Amino acid sequence: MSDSSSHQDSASQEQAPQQEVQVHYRSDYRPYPYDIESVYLAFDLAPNATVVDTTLTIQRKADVASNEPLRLDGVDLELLSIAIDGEELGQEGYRSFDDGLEVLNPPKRFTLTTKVKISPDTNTSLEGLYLSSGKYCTQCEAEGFRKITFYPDRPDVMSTFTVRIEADAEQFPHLLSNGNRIEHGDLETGKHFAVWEDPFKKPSYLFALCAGDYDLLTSSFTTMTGRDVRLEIYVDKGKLDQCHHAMESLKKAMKWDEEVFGLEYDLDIYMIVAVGDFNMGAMENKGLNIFNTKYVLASQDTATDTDFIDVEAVIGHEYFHNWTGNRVTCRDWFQLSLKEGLTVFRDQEFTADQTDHGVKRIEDVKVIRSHQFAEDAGPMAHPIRPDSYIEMNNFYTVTVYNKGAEIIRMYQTLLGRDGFKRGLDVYFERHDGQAVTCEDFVRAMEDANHYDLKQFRRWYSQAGTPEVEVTSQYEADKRQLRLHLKQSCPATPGQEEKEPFHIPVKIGLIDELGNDIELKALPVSESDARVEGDIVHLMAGEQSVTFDEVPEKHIPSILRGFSAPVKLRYDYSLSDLIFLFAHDSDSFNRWQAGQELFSRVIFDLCEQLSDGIELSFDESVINAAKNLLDDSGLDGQFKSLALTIPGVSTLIEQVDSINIDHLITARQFLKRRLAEELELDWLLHYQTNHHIGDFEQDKGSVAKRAIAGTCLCYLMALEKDDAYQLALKQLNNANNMTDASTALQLIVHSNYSEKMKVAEAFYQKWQNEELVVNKWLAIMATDPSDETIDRIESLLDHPSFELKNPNKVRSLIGAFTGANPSQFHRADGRGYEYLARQIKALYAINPQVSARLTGAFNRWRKFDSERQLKMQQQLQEILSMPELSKDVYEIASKALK
Ligand code: B3K
Ligand code: ZN
Repeated sequence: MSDSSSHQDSASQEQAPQQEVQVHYRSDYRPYPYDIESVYLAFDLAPNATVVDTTLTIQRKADVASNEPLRLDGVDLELLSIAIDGEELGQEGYRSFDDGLEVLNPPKRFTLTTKVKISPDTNTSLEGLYLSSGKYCTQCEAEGFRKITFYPDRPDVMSTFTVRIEADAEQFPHLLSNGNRIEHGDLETGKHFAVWEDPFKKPSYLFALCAGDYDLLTSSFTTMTGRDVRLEIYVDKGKLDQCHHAMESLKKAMKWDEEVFGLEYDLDIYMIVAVGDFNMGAMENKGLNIFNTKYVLASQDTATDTDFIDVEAVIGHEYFHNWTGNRVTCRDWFQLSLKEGLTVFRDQEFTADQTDHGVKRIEDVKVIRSHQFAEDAGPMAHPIRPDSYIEMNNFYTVTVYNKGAEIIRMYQTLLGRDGFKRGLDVYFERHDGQAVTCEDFVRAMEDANHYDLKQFRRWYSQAGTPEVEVTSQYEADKRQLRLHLKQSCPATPGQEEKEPFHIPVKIGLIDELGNDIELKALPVSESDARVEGDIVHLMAGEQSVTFDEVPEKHIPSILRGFSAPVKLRYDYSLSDLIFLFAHDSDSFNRWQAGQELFSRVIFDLCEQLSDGIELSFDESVINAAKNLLDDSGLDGQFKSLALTIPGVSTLIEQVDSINIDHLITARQFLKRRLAEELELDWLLHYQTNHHIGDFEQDKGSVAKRAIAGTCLCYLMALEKDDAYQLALKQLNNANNMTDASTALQLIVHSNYSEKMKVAEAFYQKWQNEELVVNKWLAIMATDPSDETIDRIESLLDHPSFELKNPNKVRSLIGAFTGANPSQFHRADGRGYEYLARQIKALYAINPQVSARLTGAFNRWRKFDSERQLKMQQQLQEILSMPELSKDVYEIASKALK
């Protein structure tokens, strides 16, 4: 790798990598000096010798010097020929580099033809063109197109693509690419071909090609202007019966985007291809989405209720990208949140409209709190618009995606739904067909609403999770409540000091009966925070706000709906929290009150463990849980969420340093006590909600399965034989995967003596259903018992496992590190060793997936000194590996920095 950047990477200095590492900076952006007017690609597909013929029509931009070389990216390509206007270029005509080539002194306007050879069969990175399970498939975002042909592989170079694909007709009956198929036919010696033309200009990252023998589900959708769009879903042979839900989801998404945002689909065909080997969830290639099978295939037998919702959400997400991402794309990869934050927000709203707004909000915030807060507080902390990267693929993060979506949600909070929609309309009017920046988006929102977003822009440039501390003062004689809000934001790598954010804090006040009190904000001083409706605009480091006509008995409900991605501190009494848990009309804050209640108990118990005293906590918490469980006005899914104790990863983010053993013991103690004290209640609610008989998938049935699962989980915590029998019965009688996998997980994670026999029987039953086997692997990997480490060791050689398959790696290794805290953080360090060994085995095969795994070490500083040392050692060993991928290098070196 060459270092063409003017900046120096200090990480690389410290860790002395074997290679020089190039750091990319946002501030280095320069427009590309040439226009690529059209692209013609001809593929002759062969496993080890695919030939790609490329013809580019190129024009130098007006203000560019005539000696400006034409720089093209290219990685792992064997150049067979290169010509300008049909004239072969000699050695003096171009220069080659490791990662591309430069054509010297090209004319002002010309065609460039290149011919390269690539090897899809040996491409295990699953980036570029690869062959897996006998089918060809591409993944180009972010920088995979350069592994297919020489090209300016950057999102601001947009062009129209025509693609010719040629392959064996019998093995690859379907030849697919973006846009419309304009020609096809048979060739000599059993081959055939197809030509595709995409009328929309697009960047190379949206290019796609698939070739294989698939089963095909077709349908159609009539758009709001009456155009018929053909819908096609391509899957592995034999899986057709598992694609109907995906097809319905696609139609719902198309309709929803028309109704909510007035956005219509633009091509005559929309194709989805499902593949088993895929680095992430799915990819929004223009007109030809490629999906991980996990987000397409779903049937009652094989998919859980959550899977069904996830399929719908990801189908929606990729579809929504057609406007937010494809029609308007990113100028450079630092702007990734422009399309991802916005599209995640859109898919969240879509799911909320299909399911339940309150439940969906809680689920989305759980991701922020457990994963994004962790990222924001760790070595990889970055603003939603990062300033630099070594490997772009490492920046497809929960910060860019999910915190990015929170920032978009705040526009809606500030501007209202109509204002937000107006802003989007202006954004599309101005930028359709362009590659733009986050700044362009902010300006569209600002101009459409005449709203000053100057300070709001800091959400794009500052990393870290702001903390908002609220204190209150009540003046009984005036019946006035004064809230004082103070914000701060911790230092993050490269950002010591932070400026105040514009934080919309949604507030409610609850009276002694649990009813909302009408808010009457009373401006007292100039510096008071502005209040609009129930939103307090915290703009300065500290600001106050006064409410009038507040009865003496009241409780503030602050940050309703999680109106900003911040950590709120307010000194609630235990009884306040219990009251909010029982009464808050804001379902998010009602859930939140319970989570805070449980967290408080757990941290108190941790202190007792440190002090070596007998464990106890205020029993009123148990009653609060019972009341919620018995509340007939509540939906089962909400109850399930509200009665689930916060996970270890969420708890870890609430304190500076932790004793992981104490934390797990304390959490288990609380769970066990809730289980014991409410045993009959869990049983009763299990019996009323667990349904045997015909399978239904309406909202009510899903909710019943959710709360029944939670009840069974508490019953299993009692470690009694009747509970084991109940779970076994549920497993054996299940006619759906939700009930089956819940029961299996509870059994495998228990101390039931026959649990491994049960696990084996489940595996035998489902061994031919890849996605179910992956669930089984994850359940095995997350068993908290001490034997798990040996089991997951041998699972590496089990027929169900395959290191080259990302879904398998995520199920076995990812689940172990992310969802088995007691075993991953084993005091003997075997959990860390296991992870490090897998990273070392994988980085050369699949750099992206191994870098993701490496992130599991990011929070090492939170742990005790022995564990810290052990994790550091593993990171150092990883860094000393020969020819370490830059993906893993970036994560590991930043973790140690
Ligand atoms: N845009 C893709 C993600 C690409 C990841 C590249 N490492 C999927 C999505 O967000 O819709
Ligand atoms: Zn996306």
